[in-house]
Amino acid sequence: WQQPEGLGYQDILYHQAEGIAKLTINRPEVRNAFRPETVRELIDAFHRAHHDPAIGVIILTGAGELAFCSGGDQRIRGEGGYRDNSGAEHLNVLDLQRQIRTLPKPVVAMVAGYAIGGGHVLHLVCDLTIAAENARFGQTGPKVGSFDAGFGAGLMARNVGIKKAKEIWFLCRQYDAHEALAMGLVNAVVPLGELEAVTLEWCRQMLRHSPTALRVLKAAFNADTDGLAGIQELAGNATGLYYQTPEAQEGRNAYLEKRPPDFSRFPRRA
Ligand code: 1HA
Repeated sequence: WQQPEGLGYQDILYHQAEGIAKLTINRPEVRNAFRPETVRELIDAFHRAHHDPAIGVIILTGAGELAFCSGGDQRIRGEGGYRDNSGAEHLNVLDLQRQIRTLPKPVVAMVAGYAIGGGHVLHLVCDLTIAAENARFGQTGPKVGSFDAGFGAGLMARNVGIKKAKEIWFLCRQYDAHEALAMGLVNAVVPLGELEAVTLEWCRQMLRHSPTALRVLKAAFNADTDGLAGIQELAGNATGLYYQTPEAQEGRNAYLEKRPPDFSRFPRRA
């Protein structure tokens, strides 16, 4: 792995190698709980990986073997959100959830240990999840005075079914990696020692495939869940592809050349 210089992150690590970016929440002393600054750095890092043409797949993980992420840092939870250094209170992890879904590259959650609360929702919004044998999953909201009624509830129900999703949220139990696999919450369970190797193999396999196909499929899987915003994302791909055709370019050229467009040579396909 290489670490680009000058990023100045405090709470996360950014590594890259062979077309893969690896973002690591690095607060192991609190089981990788996030504070607003952590989320701000993750948003910046995802933006960087999104716009880096050398990157095709992104891994999100947590430092150490004990936790992927334990959700919002309860020590700095104020009355209206999680307090940053300036005193402002945030729920900015919701922006991060949307960003992970919208960015047009596969995001893989690599989970060792706990993925709990808002940390569980983070793996849920990733495109794929590879879990180590020691992974444990669950929500705590109703126990600690919180809930995620957005993707945390709706996307969970699409993943595991409504009965199971209600159980997860209402009872606040923890589930081991095999239970998570059985309910469709993760894609694979592997020995802890092989977690990164297997995740990288999955990433390499995606990197061999058509980036446009992966991009449009990701948008397609999100489209109905995300309503018009999801359709916008999918449709943006159609516009992007259309711009690359001589037909669309004729419209632009005619405008720039101040002449009427001539679309007559373009067929009306059946
Ligand atoms: O629901 C939302 C949101 C909803 C809408 C919009 C935005 C949202 C944003 C966030 C959230 C949430 O994430 S709410 C849920 C918050 N998270 C939790 O309720 C999980 C709390 N932690 C635990 O249940 C456990 O720590 C654990 C199952 C993850 C690990 O247990 P373990 O291995 O027994 O370790 P433990 O001893 O409990 O924790 C180690 C240290 O990490 C402890 O600190 P120490 O006593 O050593 O000083 C513990 O307090 C700290 N820690 C763990 N998780 C958190 C934490 N400190 C702050 N915040 C945490 N989340």
